[in-house]
Amino acid sequence: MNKIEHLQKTITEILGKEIAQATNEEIYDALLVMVQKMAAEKEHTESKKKLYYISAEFLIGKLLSNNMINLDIYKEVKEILEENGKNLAEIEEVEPEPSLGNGGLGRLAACFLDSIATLGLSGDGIGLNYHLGLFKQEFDNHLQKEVPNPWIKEKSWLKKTDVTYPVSFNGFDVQARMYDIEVTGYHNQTNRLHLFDLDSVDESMVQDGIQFNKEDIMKNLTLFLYPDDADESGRLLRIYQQYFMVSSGAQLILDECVAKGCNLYDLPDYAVIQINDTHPTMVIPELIRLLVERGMDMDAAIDVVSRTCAYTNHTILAEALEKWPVSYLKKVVPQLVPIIEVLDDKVRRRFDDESVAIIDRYDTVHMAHIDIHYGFSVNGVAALHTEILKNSELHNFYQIYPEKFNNKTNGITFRRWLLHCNPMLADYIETLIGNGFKKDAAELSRLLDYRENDQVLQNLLEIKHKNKEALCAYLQETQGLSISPDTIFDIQVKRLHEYKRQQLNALYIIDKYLEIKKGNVPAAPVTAIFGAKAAPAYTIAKDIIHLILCLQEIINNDPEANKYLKVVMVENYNVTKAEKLIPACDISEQISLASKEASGTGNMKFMLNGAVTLGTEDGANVEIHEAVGDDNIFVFGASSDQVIEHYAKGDYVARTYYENNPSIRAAIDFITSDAMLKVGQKENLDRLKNELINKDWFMTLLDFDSYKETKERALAAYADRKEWAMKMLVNIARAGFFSSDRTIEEYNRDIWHLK
Ligand code: 26Q
Repeated sequence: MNKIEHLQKTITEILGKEIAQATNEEIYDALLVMVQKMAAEKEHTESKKKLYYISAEFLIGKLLSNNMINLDIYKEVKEILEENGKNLAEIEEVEPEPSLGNGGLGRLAACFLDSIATLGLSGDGIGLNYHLGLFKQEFDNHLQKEVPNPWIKEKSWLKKTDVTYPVSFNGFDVQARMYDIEVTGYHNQTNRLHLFDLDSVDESMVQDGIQFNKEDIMKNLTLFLYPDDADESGRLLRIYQQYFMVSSGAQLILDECVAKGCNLYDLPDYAVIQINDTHPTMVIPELIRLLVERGMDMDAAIDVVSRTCAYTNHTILAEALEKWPVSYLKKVVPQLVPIIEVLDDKVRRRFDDESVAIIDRYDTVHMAHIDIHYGFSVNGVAALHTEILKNSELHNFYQIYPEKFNNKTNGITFRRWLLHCNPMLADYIETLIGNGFKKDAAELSRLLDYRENDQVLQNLLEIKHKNKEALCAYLQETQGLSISPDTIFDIQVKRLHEYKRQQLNALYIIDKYLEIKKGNVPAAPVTAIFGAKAAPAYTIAKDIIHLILCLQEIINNDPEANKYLKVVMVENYNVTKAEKLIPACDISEQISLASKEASGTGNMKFMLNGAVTLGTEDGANVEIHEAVGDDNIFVFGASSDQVIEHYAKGDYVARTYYENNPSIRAAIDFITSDAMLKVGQKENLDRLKNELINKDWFMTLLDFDSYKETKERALAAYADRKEWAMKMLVNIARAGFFSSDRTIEEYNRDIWHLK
């Protein structure tokens, strides 16, 4: 029996009927069962030393197609379905997307698991099984509304295991249960994502949007992923969640090591724990506690744990660096407090410098400081970010431990972000340079041989156009929006945050709209596309969404303007939507205030799919710029050094820009114009305008002129189709460095030392 016949037989057997007779739901369930079985049969490499990637977020996205690609059955299954009158894309729609992450950090963790499995390394993920994940975003009256997102169906990728661990909180104990998701590597082994959960969690306690009783820990512990990307609120529950995750994880790690013959003093030879931002930091005191409980003395335990744990920093935003009052920890996990006090005491004995203390004078615990003192590696996620950590944010630590600091520029898995989301482009690349690039992304550079090849350039443009058509159809169907593939698709998709400056893009759109109304019509029509969730408590972020939705309403319905300009705000932006948007993009908006975006990873996904970046010299944009050269990227705005200097001097005054720059003034005034107030809410629009004039902490107006001028150049460059296609080609060809396979090889070479 050949491969196709075998697969067809398996699917039919699981279904218990002919494929042609089954519904899409039935076929999805059957494929899930088959793929799960095939994944479980794959080898799990267990080397002596194993990596544990511990993270509060794993934004894994839908798994069916990705797993089928990795198991090398995608094309065959697609063909079988087609022969039976079924369509794989429609079957994919049946799969709910697990929403176990906020954004970049969670998606990075998912890309890393794919690469770890693909490279055949021994390493598993440890996280939490949030029943409702991150909230689902709905638009209601041009405002974001949050509703629960139940993603766990009767048949899902989660496998309930018999593994349980006791976890003690102040005054009560709970039992953590482990669920597993198989993580398939590309034509290689399978690893696991371990997600801990509590049997007693009760989804029915959620009422009125995403409100629930915050006190009933037995019922609410793993209900939701904390939706605050960088903003703090609702804190005790988050500490309960974090401790639940790290205590279960630490017990699992010790069990696995002991089973392999480790005597616990040798723990660093058996395990390396990568701590993904500060959210899992309590794993350090918890491991120390468990080792002492098993008979080790405190100093030895501290030494062992310090040689096992490594920390990745993902932000320099002060408000996102976790700090917990000792009183909170006493309320939730009193057993860790004496250990944290010992850790602090040791630091204070060695360094007479309050800025590196663990517990500060206000009795607040700085989680990152635990990681840096009691981990053996500290890494940033892009070259510029690591330099800023060393030179400013963590400078005092860098002086103490220069050898701990290292950079690991982020990456993305090309399986999901090219092979899966853009099969047309992937197949075409294969006809040009063979299929080696699928395992070795650096081979993409061979595309440069075709730089002057008119036929190749033409084909790239055609593929892009087809992807734009597909996106148009999708937006028409899902949101009733009518846009044209013959316009320039200018896309900004990412979490909504002031530092990412969606408001700068919106001000540009207003400026353009006002120009059109004055009769200065643009040469080429543009569709400005946004997608973003705002943290529910982040008022200004939600006001920015309101602004964009009002602009969508006004501009798209203005017959004078909508020939030249349209605005789209995609509802509930998530991994699945990213997979549809990114292949269709012409201009990739990466416009953060320089120094604030640690890396960005969307920038890499767009580049790989042939979009040209319009961005500031921030995060990994700097490395993208170096890779593609000045001619293939549009860079603007103040440098990170200039921005850091403005903060140091406190000399940025938004109001001067508003008062002295007529374009800025007109755009900002438009926010509360009659036209806007007709469709929008006065309270939100007033607040946003006021914020931009009187505060603007992330210096939107500083870069307005430079953004406008550079964006005009980018839009004009698009007109020369051949030149533009060359830029696309260079971007794709130079994307190889941004494969997460490269990133993971570096982590392994410098930090993990597996195999
Ligand atoms: C902190 C305290 C309390 C509650 C929540 C949080 C919290 C939650 C999520 C803080 C931060 C996050 C997420 C951060 C994040 O996604 N950072 C992004 O990480 C990417 C991967 O390294 C980078 O590419 C992005 O630049 C960075 O913004």
